[in-house]
Amino acid sequence: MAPPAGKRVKGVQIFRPFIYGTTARPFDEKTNPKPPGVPDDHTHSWTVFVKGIDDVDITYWLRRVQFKLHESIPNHVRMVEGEKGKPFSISETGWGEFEITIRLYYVPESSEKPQTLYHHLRLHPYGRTEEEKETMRLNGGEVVSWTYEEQLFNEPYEAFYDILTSGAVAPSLSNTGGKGAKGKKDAQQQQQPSRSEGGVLDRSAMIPLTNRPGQPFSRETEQLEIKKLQEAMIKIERMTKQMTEDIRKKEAKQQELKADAAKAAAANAA
Ligand code: SLL
Repeated sequence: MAPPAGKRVKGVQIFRPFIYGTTARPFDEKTNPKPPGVPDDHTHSWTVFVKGIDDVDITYWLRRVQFKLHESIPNHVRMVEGEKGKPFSISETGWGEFEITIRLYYVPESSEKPQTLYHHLRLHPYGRTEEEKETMRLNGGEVVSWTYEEQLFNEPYEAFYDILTSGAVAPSLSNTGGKGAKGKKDAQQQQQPSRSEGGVLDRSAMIPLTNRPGQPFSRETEQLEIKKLQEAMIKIERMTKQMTEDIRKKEAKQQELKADAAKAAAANAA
């Protein structure tokens, strides 16, 4: 690892959104046939990945990712080197679920130590309710278990700070001189203009405005989530109020009964 480059930028925190998780599919003659050579007891194909939100490049801060799979899998510790604009990913086949250890190695300019994440490989539809499980089944049996995460860089070194902040150029404009832009990727992005509609800028902390197929994390999702939380809070407040009222009534009743008992005791004593 390179020695710390220069000074830290005091009082600055920079975060970058990313997604990690697994996507699994059961083998199926029509939609997901088992490739030759795959053992008989394997029931699913699956992929574990770390990638930028909206598939934006993250290799300018994340250099390599080590995936530690279950020991039953040949060569179960795998290092994946970053390739610009591509997700860090491993695809496998198997029969069982297990915990995957994901170790993030940052670019040397960051002088950051590696960090570990854990992800449970899901092969089977999951959810709290049958409805949630059914929603998973509908998508061609594909089981998606993805997590949105934000990588925080606290007081980054100056050189790294420059790397982190030298982009934020709209993909369609980036060939006009963004420092972080590379010709090949621009050409690619220009062929896919839909990527930038409500999408995120390179080397930014943005998240997309709206959901699109395969891109479930957006401001839209966030708003829905906030709404759900607000509704839950209103419900809890209502329940708390109701419960307080019930307690108050019961306490009044208790006072009444106590007074009755005292009266009865006094009458008996007389
Ligand atoms: C279970 N605790 O019992 C888990 C272990 C192991 C999964 C799951 C083997 C793949 C291969 C495979 O799927 N292992 O042989 O390449 O459910």
